[in-house]
Amino acid sequence: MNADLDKQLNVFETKINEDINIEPRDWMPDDYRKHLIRQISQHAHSEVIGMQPEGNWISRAPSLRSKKILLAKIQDEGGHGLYLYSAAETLGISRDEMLHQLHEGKAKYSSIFNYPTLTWADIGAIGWLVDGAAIVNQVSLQKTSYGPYARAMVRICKEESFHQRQGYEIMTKMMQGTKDQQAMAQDAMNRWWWPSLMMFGPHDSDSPNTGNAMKWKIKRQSNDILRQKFIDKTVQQAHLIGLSIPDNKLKWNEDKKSYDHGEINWDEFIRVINGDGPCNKQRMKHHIKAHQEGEWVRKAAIAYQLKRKELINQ
Ligand code: BYC
Repeated sequence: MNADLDKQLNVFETKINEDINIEPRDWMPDDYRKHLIRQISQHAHSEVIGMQPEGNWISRAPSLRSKKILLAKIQDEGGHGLYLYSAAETLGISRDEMLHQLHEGKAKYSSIFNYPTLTWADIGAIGWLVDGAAIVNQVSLQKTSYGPYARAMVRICKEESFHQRQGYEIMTKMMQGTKDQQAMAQDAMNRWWWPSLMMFGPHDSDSPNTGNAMKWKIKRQSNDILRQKFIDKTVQQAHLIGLSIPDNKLKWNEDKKSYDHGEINWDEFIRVINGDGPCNKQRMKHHIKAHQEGEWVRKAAIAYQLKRKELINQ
């Protein structure tokens, strides 16, 4: 029995070491499975909850063009949730169970979606900064060790890069506009910058999950390394269109060839991930309501599928 387990563990570790993906039917340690279910389901919840702050502006988009683009983007986010829930299901958890964990407050979703979208410039800031941060994280996750998660990431990254450009285009246009529009863009930048940096999670030294995640190649780069990458590329994009970064400690470090920056407000981060951000209650209430009201749609879809199978088998 133990010899069998040793053999299975050995096969698993060899695959990880040789960068061969682990697939749903492969043997895997329980802790690896649990770790993936936690991360992938949280990621899926983030995609779906992330539709809410953007959805707030569909009816108020400033032109038909921007409304169409925003609608398409939000629909993409729903699709990303779908790929990710499907990837998590291959690990033996049902979608109902994942949603139950979300509604019970046992599963998290990204802290960023607990902030409100007050003006149209916030839609630009989300696309540019939030999707921009998501891309940096997700490009790295394309090489994650679990096959279905890695493949979902490849598709998601392609769409996220359009989203990032959509957001940057909004910010660029506003910075080329009137004084009021410029002020609106800068205000959105000021409010979204720090929460975007929090998306990468706590510092590596305070991140309980990073050790196993790196050992099993679930994460390929640590929270701090990815955050630094995002800062280095985004500061230049901001300066190019005349936006300033709300961090008076931000300074180019020639030796490191990257930016030094001020400290993140970790008390705020902890408050937000523990349910006390500006919009946590509103987001969850809305999700639960939509889920309950959508029950008949799920039932109808299942009934249709069963009937179709029955007719095919006749
Ligand atoms: N928000 O040990 P750590 C998107 C939690 S983009 C909330 O470092 P890990 C979208 C963490 O879960 C966003 N919770 O954890 C974009 C853990 O708590 P639990 C989605 C956070 O997993 C635009 C604890 O803090 N992207 O969807 O190694 C439009 C300790 O952290 C956060 C992803 O989810 C946070 N920011 O690293 C629409 C990417 N940070 O679980 C949609 C995939 C940390 O032990 N996820 N926590 O109770 C990851 O890469 C990693 O899970 C994280 C955290 C980098 C987020």
